[in-house]
Amino acid sequence: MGVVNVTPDSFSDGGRWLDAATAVRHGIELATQGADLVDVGGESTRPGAMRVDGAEEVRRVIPVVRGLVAEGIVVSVDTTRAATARLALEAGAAIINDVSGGRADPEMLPLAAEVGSPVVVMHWREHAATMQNHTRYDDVVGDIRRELAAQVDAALAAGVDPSQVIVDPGLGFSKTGDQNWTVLAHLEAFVTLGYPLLIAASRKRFLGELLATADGVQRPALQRDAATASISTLAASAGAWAVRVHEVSSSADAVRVVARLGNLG
Ligand code: PMM
Repeated sequence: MGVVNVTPDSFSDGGRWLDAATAVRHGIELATQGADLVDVGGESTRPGAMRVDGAEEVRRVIPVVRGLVAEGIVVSVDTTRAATARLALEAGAAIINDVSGGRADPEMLPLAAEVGSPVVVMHWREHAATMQNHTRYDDVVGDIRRELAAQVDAALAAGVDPSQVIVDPGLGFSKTGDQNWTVLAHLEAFVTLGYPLLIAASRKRFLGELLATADGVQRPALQRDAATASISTLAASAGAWAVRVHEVSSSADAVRVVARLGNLG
């Protein structure tokens, strides 16, 4: 899954694809590099980010969805708003990627049930502005797994067909760097939920921290792609369904390496 963030402030590629035509060209490039799916979002979820208003989100996202769909590209819409998701689906998007897993907008899960589209249910506690105040876990993996399972149960209760659920532990969302690593060390706990697993580590801050200089200067976001591809290898090996990345070629190669090894058995 390649990512097109139509936002001025996403930490990883914000501001680069704000104009719709540029964003569409970038999405086509990601598909050419091997993305099976292109994720289009108009609201940054960077820690501390303020919310974008719904009309502005629609203005950013819908022309890009339409442009990519016209090119035959499978599009997911990255939004926590049901109204935006509905318009994106009408414009041809195939998948709802809701980082709140239905918790931010009570209309989202009923919409997913109504249209029958796949929906990414991500582990989520709070909006970006305050999410890093909510990183307390008694047992990181167990608590996230349980809370995510409860979000899936809510989706099923709203009428979403189990075959349409994709789960995501939400790296960086109400999680510290160490907690992200703990999640990555235990991906089997999320695979065994029994739904396709999406992992989105790409260019996130915990990689910048890992790769920091000796005096503590974080590696810039655009120089975190080799580490991202390493995580794509780990995720694919653990049985993940997809990885959400900003630089597609290296992760597409990583996935092919794992698939080739998987064919030996
Ligand atoms: N992370 C971001 C945005 N959307 N969607 C899913 N399903 N999972 C994630 O972890 C996720 C997401 C934030 O990253 P970005 O601003 O660098 O794209």
